[in-house]
Amino acid sequence: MTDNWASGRVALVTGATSGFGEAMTRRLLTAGAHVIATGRRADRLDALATELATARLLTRALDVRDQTSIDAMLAHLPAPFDAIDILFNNAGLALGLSKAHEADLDDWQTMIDTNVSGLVRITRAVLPGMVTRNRGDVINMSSVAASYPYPGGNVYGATKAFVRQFSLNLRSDLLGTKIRVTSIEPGMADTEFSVVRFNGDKTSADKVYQGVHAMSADDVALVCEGVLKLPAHININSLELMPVQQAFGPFAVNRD
Ligand code: NDP
Ligand code: 8X3
Repeated sequence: MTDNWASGRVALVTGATSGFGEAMTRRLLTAGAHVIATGRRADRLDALATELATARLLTRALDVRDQTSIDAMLAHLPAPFDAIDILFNNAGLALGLSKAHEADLDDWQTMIDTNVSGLVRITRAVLPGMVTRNRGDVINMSSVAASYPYPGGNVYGATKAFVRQFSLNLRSDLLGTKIRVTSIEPGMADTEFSVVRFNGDKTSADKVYQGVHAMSADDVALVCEGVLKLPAHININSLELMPVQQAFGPFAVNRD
């Protein structure tokens, strides 16, 4: 039997062309939601629309770094897509693993513009409607990198720490409304994440997941769906998840 828990709900998914966003789009549609699936790659969105062939899916090419495009997209949504009540704030990326003194400043700026500014822009644009309707769920995609530093994680981890703290602060501002906010903090998940991080080098990306039963995009979407399906009076503030084959190391010590 299909669990139609999201029937009558409208979701905006950023980064729906791949990984978690695409998996979440599929889960939301299966659960009966209307979904606005966004991302920069219009060909991927077209392929998704053709494959899923449902009037409950609307696709829009969108770069979350572009405020004008965000405003234009939101201003021209047809009903019922214009009453967004699930925001899956997921678009993001890591670029490189260089040490801070060797990293590419443009890569740093792109991560900040996407993971921080993009997420903030979308949130600021969508929240007023949620507050007016006194209804909504915001799922912000953070990372274990928000809490655990690692070599080369420098700006990427810092952007995800921002996402986590921003999420918790949203909870403070939204107290008194029925809007829920969750920071999702996954570890290793086998998506296009590492291909992007290594600038298209699939061999290096594959090595990250070699010999590890990493999480899949759908594993993470399953957890996010579980958060959304909880009774309306429960808010998961932050949720960290990892594959069983990933854990923590000791502090690094540089000995003389
Ligand atoms: P993918 O690379 O598979 O997906 C990333 C998505 O983000 C793509 O759909 C991409 O779409 C979109 N995106 C990137 N830049 C922009 C932009 N400027 N505007 C709009 N969309 C953009 O990776 P994941 O699914 O793994 O990553 C999703 C999120 O999860 C990211 O925020 C990532 O940091 C985070 N995360 C990933 C983990 C992992 O191990 N995989 C673990 C923890 C967190 P397009 O290129 O078409 O624009
Ligand atoms: C992605 C997980 O550990 O590569 O956010 O930073 S990690």
